[in-house]
Amino acid sequence: MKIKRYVAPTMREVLAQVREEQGPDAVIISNRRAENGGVELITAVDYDDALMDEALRAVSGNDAAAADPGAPHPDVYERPVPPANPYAASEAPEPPRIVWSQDPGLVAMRREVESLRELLEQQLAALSWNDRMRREPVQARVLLELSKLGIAPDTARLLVDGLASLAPDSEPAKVALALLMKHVAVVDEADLKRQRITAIVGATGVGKTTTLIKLATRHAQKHGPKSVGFVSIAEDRIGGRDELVSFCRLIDAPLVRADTARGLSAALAQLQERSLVLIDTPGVGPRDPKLAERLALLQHLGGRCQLLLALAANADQGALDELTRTLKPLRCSRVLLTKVDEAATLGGPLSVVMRHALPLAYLSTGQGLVEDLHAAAARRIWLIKQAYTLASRDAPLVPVDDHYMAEHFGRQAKHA
Ligand SMILES: Nc1nc2c(ncn2[C@@H]2O[C@H](COP(=O)(O)OP(=O)(O)OP(=O)(O)O)[C@@H](O)[C@H]2O)c(=O)[nH]1
Ligand SMILES: [Mg+2]
Repeated sequence: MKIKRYVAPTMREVLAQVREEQGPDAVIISNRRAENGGVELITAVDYDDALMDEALRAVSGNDAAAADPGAPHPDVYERPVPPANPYAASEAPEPPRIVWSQDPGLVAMRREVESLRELLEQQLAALSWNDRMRREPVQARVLLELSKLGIAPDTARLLVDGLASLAPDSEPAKVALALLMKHVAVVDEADLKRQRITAIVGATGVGKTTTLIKLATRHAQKHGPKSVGFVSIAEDRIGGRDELVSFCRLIDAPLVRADTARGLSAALAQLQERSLVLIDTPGVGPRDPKLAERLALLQHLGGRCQLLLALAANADQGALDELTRTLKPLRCSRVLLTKVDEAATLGGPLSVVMRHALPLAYLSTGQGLVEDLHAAAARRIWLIKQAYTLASRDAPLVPVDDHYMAEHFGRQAKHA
């Protein structure tokens, strides 16, 4: 066993030194604050398993003090029992509360033990990831390929775990591409053409009204202006609605306002001669207090209407996911992906649609009325290629290195 001491200003830096010199199999034996205020690590390579187990026991929970004489012990005291309350003789006594000592030396030691535990977890995750690279090199490389595209760890794992088996000579890049081609579902173009009524729901400003105007323009060009009608259940707000009012005036299309389920049915009845009816809705936020009210009105549309969930490709993945979950009761069966032209990465939106098994219906790639709206089926390969193009930029948004892979796919992948 080879033991060495490292000192650096921060934990991250000292770890990088260890990784560089001793490789991913190095084990940290001890960690403490160095005299100059930095971090000191004692590490070993060619360790034996028993040593690792002993170290783990030393930092896990109550065994900490017992297993490691250098580790802080809890130093607790019990709160004094309060005087008995004569008016509540039958109440159960308050259980003694454990209060940790605030002695600065002990607090510092406790922090050290915590950081040691964190380090060990990182080390275990790294060991586990390295082990996976050895045992399942193709799967591990496929996970790496997907992660580089910005696919979320849970989604990447889901795709790879779904693989039946892989020949050892499979090319990871090709497998990753095949997985995306399989799981990024699209709606058949002929199906889109069959839809007479379409409503779009989604967050504020994602491009719902603009997309409806694009759909109407395209339809009117083919079938004449008398073929299109609009219903607005958007609130009376200047802005989006104003744009729709002007557009309807321009092409002489009816725009019917509906506030209630009954009003919505009446509006649809009024527009029954139109071969395309488009329903504009107000933007929603996941914590919108009026959301339930609005959802109830939309739920009334039932199966008569194609309900598109608009997701902005340039939005944060977490926000897209939260909104998708919030709008689940509406049963939107397909997605309109907007602002693809403004996305810095497509991994996020692709993860969301794959995670929720939602097929893409349309892609919006700019503000152009006709040229920037596409049936997703016709643009699927382009979209996936675009995901690769964005991911191959010089400075990726999230650097996917060994540390990232170990953290998300190692045994201790607690953030996944
Ligand atoms: N770059 C780009 N901009 C878009 C796209 N789609 C819509 N926009 C722009 O996004 C802005 C908001 O579009 P709206 O259609 O008003 O969005 P909305 O979802 O109806 O907004 P609310 O009704 O306020 O919820 C406008 O400036 C649009 O021109 C797109 O695909 N790419
Ligand atoms: Mg709008």
